[in-house]
Amino acid sequence: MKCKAAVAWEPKKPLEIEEVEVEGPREGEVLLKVVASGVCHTDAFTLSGDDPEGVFPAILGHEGGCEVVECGPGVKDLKPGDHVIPLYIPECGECEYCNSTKSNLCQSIAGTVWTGYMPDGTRRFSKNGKPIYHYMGCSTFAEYTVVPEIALAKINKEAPLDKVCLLGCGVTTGIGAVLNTAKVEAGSTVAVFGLGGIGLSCIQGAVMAKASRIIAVDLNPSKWEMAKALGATDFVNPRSVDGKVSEYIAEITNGGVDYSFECIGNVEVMRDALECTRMGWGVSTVIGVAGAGQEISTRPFNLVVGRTWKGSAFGGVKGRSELPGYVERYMDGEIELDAFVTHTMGLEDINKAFDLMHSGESIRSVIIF
Ligand code: NAD
Ligand code: AHE
Ligand code: ZN
Ligand code: ZN
Repeated sequence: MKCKAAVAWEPKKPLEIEEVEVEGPREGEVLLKVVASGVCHTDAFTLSGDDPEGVFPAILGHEGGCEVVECGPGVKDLKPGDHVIPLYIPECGECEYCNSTKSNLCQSIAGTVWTGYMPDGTRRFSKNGKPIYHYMGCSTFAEYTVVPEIALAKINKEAPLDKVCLLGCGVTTGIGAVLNTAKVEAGSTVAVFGLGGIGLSCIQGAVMAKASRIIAVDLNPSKWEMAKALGATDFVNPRSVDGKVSEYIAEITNGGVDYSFECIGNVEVMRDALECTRMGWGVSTVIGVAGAGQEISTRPFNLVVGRTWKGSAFGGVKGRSELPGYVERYMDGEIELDAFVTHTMGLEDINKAFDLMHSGESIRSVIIF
């Protein structure tokens, strides 16, 4: 079939709206109509050319709310009409990661998901015979996409897809990093660096965990309003601090926070985030994604004295078994999504979503198909 898609032909160039060819689903695959898709900073990261795994031309997008159109042979648990959220980390239920409670990083199709192919090593998108790469196994910046069943979370059909699409990445990542990866305890002090969709979701998670103090850090003061509304207690603008932000945070917390989260993708800030935690038991979780060739560093002594550096992908959430529960928690009013959707637009205006992200005006833009 033919459909419209936003194609990233090459890095650093605006996406181009094209009519592309989408092949039907093969064994174990599902054809989806994309109803809505959020735009995450990781899409911009890959488009910037800094992603060592970035391949072009590609159809980006990985925060989708979709409806099942057609199931390929061997698809077991889905049927046309079902509502699903595509997962960039699948859940096969069989690999050693799926069989462990310690990680959500199912490896069953990782070799193809992160290189732009379907699990059988082929692609479903093309334009005039030229194949187009998939992105994170999702490619939700298209009217139709094809995703393996093991990378689809079936969700409540009552849930609005133009909101719960944000659970396909940003909001789940932030909440999950706090609750699953760091396991913040009640009464803890928390610092969150970067107040985009991810950092604000860490604040939601910290409130759920009953943190006693939540310090929100961003260069953009306009982000404070929403951080405060979600439950942050303090705001720090690094530009207003004399000296190191880590020392300032350690000073106002009498020795450092119990937990910190880096939600930017800046390796210097990752260092600040580690060093602002309390010696003895401070835990800093890296969520931000940094460009090719970048590395983190700190004095080893900062770890010797009992700090821990961790990382989190998709909030440690196992998508097929746990994401439907996140959708229910949104429906029950326990998870905020509506306020995160600051802008909506049609696919033809998708480049505006990237401009709004870069200018700091949006939290999340959602593309409505
Ligand atoms: P965003 O662009 O919406 O938000 C980033 C925020 O960081 C902005 O508010 C910006 O003002 C702030 N910022 C930038 N530089 C800063 C600095 N030096 N000090 C303080 N604040 C600064 O991005 P997002 O969509 O929330 O994504 C955040 C990061 O998380 C990105 O790197 C993204 O790729 C990554 N991410 C990772 C995962 C994962 O599973 N690990 C999932 C989603 C996103
Ligand atoms: N391609 C990058 C890494 C990108 C990355 O870390 N992706 C996160 C999700 S970001 C969602 O917005 C992830 O879950 N990665 C798990 C994995 O197995 O890659 C690079 O640096 O190479
Ligand atoms: Zn994302
Ligand atoms: Zn698995």
